[in-house]
Amino acid sequence: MRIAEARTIVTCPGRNFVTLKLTTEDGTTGLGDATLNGRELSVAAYLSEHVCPMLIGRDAHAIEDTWRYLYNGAYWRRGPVTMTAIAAVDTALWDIKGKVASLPVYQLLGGRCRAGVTVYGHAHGETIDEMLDAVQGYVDRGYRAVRVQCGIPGLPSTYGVGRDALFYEPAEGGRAPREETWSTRRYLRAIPEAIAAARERFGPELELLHDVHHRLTPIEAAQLGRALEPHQLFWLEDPVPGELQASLRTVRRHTTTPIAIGEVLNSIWDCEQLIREQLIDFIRMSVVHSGGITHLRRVLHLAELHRVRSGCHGATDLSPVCLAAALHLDLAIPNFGLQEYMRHTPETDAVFPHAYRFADGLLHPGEVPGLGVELDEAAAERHPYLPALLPVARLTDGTMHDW
Ligand code: EZ4
Ligand code: CO
Repeated sequence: MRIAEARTIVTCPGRNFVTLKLTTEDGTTGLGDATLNGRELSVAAYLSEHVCPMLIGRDAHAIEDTWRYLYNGAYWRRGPVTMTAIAAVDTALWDIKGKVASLPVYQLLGGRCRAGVTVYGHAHGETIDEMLDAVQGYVDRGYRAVRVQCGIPGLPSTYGVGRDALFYEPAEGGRAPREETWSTRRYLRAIPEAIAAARERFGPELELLHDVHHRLTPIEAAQLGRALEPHQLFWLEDPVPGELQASLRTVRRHTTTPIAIGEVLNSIWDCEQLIREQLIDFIRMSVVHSGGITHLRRVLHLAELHRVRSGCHGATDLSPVCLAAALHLDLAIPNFGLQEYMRHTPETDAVFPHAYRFADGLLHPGEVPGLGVELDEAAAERHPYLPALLPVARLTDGTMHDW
């Protein structure tokens, strides 16, 4: 079964998404998410200029061989643009294989290991009280796990505290990024109090998470992890930038707070030491930014050997196609941990009609053959691309910092 057509579709139903659509000779279609937040057109061009032409005529069933053709064959390896483009092709081929087999993708991956996929939502507020109200909103909706973020007194804006209760969206329109101010001292003073308040109000059962978003040095992260130990976080996310894998040894030496890292990592080589030395507890890599289902499954198998569990990234900039792919994988892997779930806007859900459903704190990918997501191209056309960028962060003296 040969690939007859390969097209990228860029649309902005509330935020930008890049989607690859493959069509086989017999008219079977497959979708792959190719969205790289704030750098969307680089992946769209990588696909349409370099990858799509070489897919025409290839065997749509040869998923592993196509993966190697695009990774080993390109000579230039790894990196977010390349791995996102490969992910789009890989995801679309799994979608096609599922449709041809008349099976949901999770069945092709070995079948169900659990009843559903436990997800966490994002609660945030400028003040601790607003944050606690937001957590209550998630508890009322049935969530069993909630990420908590709140404003830092003295800072005009804070990562994770956004405009809408359910659709937190850090990217903003414009040609240059918005600039935020960061103070580690103020942050370290404020956050333990906020998390203590959440634990006290919601009791021991609710799983609480917090995202540091790469802002601390290893020894600062160790201090924070230790300060949070009494509050029993499910995980502390990205306490340090993850590219220096050995730096997690310092964090580990000082705290038993579980650590999750990986949303900006792209290949097994970016996390191999983190996993092999058990320097993290959860690996956060996503289908879309990590070479697709084929490669993320390889990462998760390595992680399983070392008792590291999954915690797939699932922010709004990962399209419903990526979320569905993650859910099929989450259902079928032995070492599932938790899935992030930031709801998409109604406009996004209308452009990407999908079979996955939320109930009682779990997401279910559904039983539709393939991934169970379609792309309404007429609706997509009504939302043309709008340039948008993630913010940058500076310290109070103007020094550029990690955002
Ligand atoms: O900032 O996906 O855990 N979630 C996150 C996200 C990221 C965005 C970046 O594109 O850290 O909110
Ligand atoms: Co994060």
